Amino acid sequence: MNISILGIPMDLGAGRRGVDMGPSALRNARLAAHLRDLGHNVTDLGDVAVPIPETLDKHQASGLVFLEQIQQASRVTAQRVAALPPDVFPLTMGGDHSISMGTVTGNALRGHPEGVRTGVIWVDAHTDYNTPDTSPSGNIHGMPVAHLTGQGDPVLSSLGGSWRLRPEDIVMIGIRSVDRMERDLLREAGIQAYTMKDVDQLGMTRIHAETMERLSGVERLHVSFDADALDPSVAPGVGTPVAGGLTYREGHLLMELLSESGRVTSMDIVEVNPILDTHNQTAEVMVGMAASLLGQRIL
Ligand code: B3U
Ligand code: MN
Ligand code: MN
Repeated sequence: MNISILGIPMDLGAGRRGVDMGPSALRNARLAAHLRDLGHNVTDLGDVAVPIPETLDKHQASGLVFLEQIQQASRVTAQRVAALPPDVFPLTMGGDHSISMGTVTGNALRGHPEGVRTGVIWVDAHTDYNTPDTSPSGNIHGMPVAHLTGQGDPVLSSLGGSWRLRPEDIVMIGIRSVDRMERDLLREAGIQAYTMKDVDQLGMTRIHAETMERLSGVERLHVSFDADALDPSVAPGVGTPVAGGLTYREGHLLMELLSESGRVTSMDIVEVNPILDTHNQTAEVMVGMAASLLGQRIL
């Protein structure tokens, strides 16, 4: 397979610094070399330019932290991804999870200016379904799914023109931290979210099967993997760790099952924070997750 790696070193959407170094940490963990070992043809496209927070005025007229810069970086990200040829698998690296507004939109628009029906598997401790009105933090990395479905800030919710991610085409896995108003919005939208209770009760194999069934009608399938979905003992280098996450084995099993399905067309790795990590462990674990999704097998 042809894989294009693109970094979006953005930490403007997060509450603390450091995830801007995620792409460097993942390259340092030999992401491209691992994927080449699997037989893929890998091209590293470098990074999208994102402003450095210290050079900016934090509180802008909009009231939302770094809104204008995130709008601009998301537009560029969507354009860069949308311009990739149809036979390429885009592997996009954050950065905080606000990058996925641009990556998911860009993937939906590849080769089709109107956008095609795209499913999203959101692997995360959080549902990232706040809007500017419900967010307790004001951090835009807690809002990308709401914007992709057309809510919130009008610029961020229309990055793909009239294209929208449909709520029924979203499946969330690993959830264990949801804000009060965010929960109401999720329920209203009818988004399928598997909490850690569901992971414990049903197991990853059944969750994967149900996910594939639910997303059987989509043309493209994007996996957005937030490192904080994993248990902090496995992935300590994240800005908002939440106890009780996916084990190393559950993470790999999900990636292996998705790989076997042959249906995934793009992936994000987000929220790797090297400042908070121990010896680049989290980046190495996430490279392993990407390798499992992209065909690595034990036998
Ligand atoms: N729900 C909270 C916390 C959060 C969401 N995503 C991350 N943290 N990484 C918020 O700020 O919206
Ligand atoms: Mn997230
Ligand atoms: Mn998260």
